[in-house]
Amino acid sequence: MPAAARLISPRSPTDDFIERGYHLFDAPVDAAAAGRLLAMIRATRAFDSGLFLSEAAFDADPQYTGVNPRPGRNLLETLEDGLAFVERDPAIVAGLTELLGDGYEMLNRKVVCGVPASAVPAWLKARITDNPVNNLGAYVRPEYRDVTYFYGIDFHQDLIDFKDRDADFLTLYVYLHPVGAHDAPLYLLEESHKLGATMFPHDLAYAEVGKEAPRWRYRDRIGGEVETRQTMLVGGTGFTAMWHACTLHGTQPDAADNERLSLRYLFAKRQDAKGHGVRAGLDAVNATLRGPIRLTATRQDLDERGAARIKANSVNKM
Ligand SMILES: O=C(O)CCC(=O)C(=O)O
Ligand SMILES: [Fe+2]
Repeated sequence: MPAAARLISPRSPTDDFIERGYHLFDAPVDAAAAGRLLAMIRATRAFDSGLFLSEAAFDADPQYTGVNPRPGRNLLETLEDGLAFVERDPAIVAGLTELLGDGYEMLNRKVVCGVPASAVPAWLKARITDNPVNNLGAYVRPEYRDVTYFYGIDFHQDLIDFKDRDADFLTLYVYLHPVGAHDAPLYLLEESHKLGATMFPHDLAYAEVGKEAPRWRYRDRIGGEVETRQTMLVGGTGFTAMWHACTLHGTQPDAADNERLSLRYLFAKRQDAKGHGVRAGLDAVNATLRGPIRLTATRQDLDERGAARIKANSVNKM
């Protein structure tokens, strides 16, 4: 296709997934509806140090697993009526249908909070600095574990939570307020999906190249290598992106004074009666990958309790 034609024709989600590993929606979802949902979320709690257990309470009985939202403890269950602006947005439905086929399935949905540095108690900061995955659920009071709280997360594939499952799903992410460079924006590594599924933490080396976007050399540890371009997802209220389950992405700790609140969905292809997924755009994407689309083990950063046993973090080093 001539270059000029490419520029004016909208990019199809399937082409975007094949070429780059993600797709940005041209227009935000209904910003007024996003703002109403945000107000309802903020009304449920203060996103400050009151979210957290005391150090003594945490140490009395550390719980590292089962600390994320789950059925029966998920803030979006109570706010379901306010989610049609995403779930029934025509462009989103069309994009999901193209990649996942008719009757695609919602695997889960939740509110994700990027916790600002000012809200993290000093004792906790000292413990978690440079951990690769700072999901703070373990340290949050049980009644607030209906939201996922991050203080930065190193580059990962969302397949990380799904050992023994094909990358037959994608992540859809919606910003509920404007997110700029200082609001813990997501960083995506373009074309990183091309190596398929690899084990976390990933083999990444930062390669700064002049004034261009930062680049990373990414290796799959079995001989494959890609040079990936880092892209920062900044946007206004209702900005929406989706990415492949093998696309590397991460965030730095939120340096701003305010929390960053977003919606995170996982959508999968529907299985037919025989347990096979229906054929859709994602199959065309997966056929282009140079590596596996499933792993029997997705991470090696945790000990048997689920606590971090590796202290190292790429995304914080740039
Ligand atoms: O929102 C964030 O800070 C990270 C979200 C993310 O990558 C995830 O939930 O998988
Ligand atoms: Fe993720």
